[in-house]
Amino acid sequence: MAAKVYERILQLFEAEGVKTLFGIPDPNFVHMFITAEKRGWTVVAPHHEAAAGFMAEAASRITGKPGVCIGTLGPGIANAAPAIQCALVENSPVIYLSGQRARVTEQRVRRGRIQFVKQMPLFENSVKYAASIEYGDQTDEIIRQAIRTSMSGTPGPSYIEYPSHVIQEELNVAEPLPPTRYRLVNQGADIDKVAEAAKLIREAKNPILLVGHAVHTTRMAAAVKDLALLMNCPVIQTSGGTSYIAGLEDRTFQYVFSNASIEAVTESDLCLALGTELGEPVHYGRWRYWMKNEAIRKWIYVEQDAAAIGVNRPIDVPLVGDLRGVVPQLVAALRDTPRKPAPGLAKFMKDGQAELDSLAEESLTKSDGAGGVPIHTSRFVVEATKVFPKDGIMIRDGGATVIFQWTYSQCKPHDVIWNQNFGHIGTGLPYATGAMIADAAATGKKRPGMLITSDSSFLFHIGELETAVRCKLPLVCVVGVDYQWGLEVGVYKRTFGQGTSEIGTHWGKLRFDKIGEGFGCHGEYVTRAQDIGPAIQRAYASGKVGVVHVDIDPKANSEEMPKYAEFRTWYAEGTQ
Ligand SMILES: Cc1ncc(C[n+]2csc(CCOP(=O)(O)OP(=O)(O)O)c2C)c(N)n1
Repeated sequence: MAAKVYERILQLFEAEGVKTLFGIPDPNFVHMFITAEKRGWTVVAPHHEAAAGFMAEAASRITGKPGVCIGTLGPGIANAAPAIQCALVENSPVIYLSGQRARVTEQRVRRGRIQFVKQMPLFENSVKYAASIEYGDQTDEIIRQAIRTSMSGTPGPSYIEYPSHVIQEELNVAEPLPPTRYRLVNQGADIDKVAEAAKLIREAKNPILLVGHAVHTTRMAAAVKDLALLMNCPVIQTSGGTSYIAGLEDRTFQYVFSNASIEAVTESDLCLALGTELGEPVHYGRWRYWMKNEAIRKWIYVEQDAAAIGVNRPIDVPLVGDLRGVVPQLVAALRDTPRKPAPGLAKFMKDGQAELDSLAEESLTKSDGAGGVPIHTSRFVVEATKVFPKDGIMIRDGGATVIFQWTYSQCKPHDVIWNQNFGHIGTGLPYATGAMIADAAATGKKRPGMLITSDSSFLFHIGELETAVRCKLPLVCVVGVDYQWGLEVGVYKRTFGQGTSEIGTHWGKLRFDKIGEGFGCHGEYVTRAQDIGPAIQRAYASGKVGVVHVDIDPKANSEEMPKYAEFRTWYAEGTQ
């Protein structure tokens, strides 16, 4: 069949189940956008290319498929740079397509070319694969190589340049190959190793399951639930918390931020780690809380990237493969020998709930906004998370308020989207819109989203409120407002003591609810803790995107971050 290059690119992504595209069009892309629209794609233009990249990244996380982002030649793709870096560090398979001037222009010896920079050198070190479609008939092999590379090993971004001289080329092509015919899909682990792992699991006294964010980005939560029930043990989330697996909420504990997690880790004699890099936020699985029992603890590690085995800590049984392949293998191997509940499991579950309840209670003793002291951040988090909607998507952004959430959050969402590894603040609103748009496109129904964000972070991409409004997303943005880069104010105070200059951390007063109303959102302005929940509920009921401005206490937000010293152990330079 005949297809123009831009149409062929769409067909190749469709073969992977991708039908959502983010970017701002220009002459290199208008044909592609119109064709995508005709083919039933969800095509979303944001207000900044970095936001387009973050949206595509969130789309990949929530669908388990590659994300697709386009950036126009020159400044457009240059603007996407932070999102490309995020995809690399967050291990997200996002394919960036960029336009470029025709090669005849690029290769000329000239000065003063419009919208031109050599792009390949800017990006090739920030992606897993970078290539240019120089000839139309290379379209298939280059797009497939990008998807193959982005989805294999440690997932990550690819960059594909698409110079204007090839865009209109007409190709004679066959039906696109299904993924199984051109890349390894759902790769399982060596069957002997699976048997060895099953034996260790059966023999362990105190096993734990350590789940990282890839459990969710591969959309394998349901299978991991089966595995966890067969193992009948505590489930530990990598630090800062990932999404909760439906049906396992009561037996899941955040590493470090829940006391039950510390006890379960310390006492464990076997750790099955899934979908985690075993990075700094879990102390590489080998120091701090892991030190006790290190000598007797066995490690089974499910990891797609063979070169990752043994890097951060020794492993007893490596299971090299895709979670989509390996988890069902483990379930099959253990199906006939389910374990009895691990010792302590019932106690951990009881303690976990009691801890959450007591944190909620403790927050009641903190400022509720009366008497001239704005609402304490712990109270802000408790009240907002208590009304998190059932089956909602949670998106996090900010500094200190995120750290408060690790301890005080009262909800257990099945999808949590945030930038954990790279720690790039400002991603929240684009992540929220991208995840919600892609989820709705994939499932045909809109789930509510709640973005809990700090103010400075919210300002990065506040223009994307318009995108959320345009796409009619049931999103409520709950903004903790202290008019400062709170976490950095805390750094000043810790470094120099009270009363020193805090230069560069304070900014002027504004009203996010009013800004939201200007974008067509439902705005709420809240100064008292008891009004937070009702304001959020009114925002959802309004049928509009909601922006809830909550005044929080700048002093508490910068000085009282819970378990801040624990958080700093992630950065204990040179000691690990
Ligand atoms: C892109 C980016 N720039 C800077 C930082 C460093 N940083 C981490 S937290 C933070 C302060 C965030 O302020 P705000 O969003 O208001 O949250 P708060 O700490 O006040 O809750 C900064 C500047 C970062 N992580 N990412």
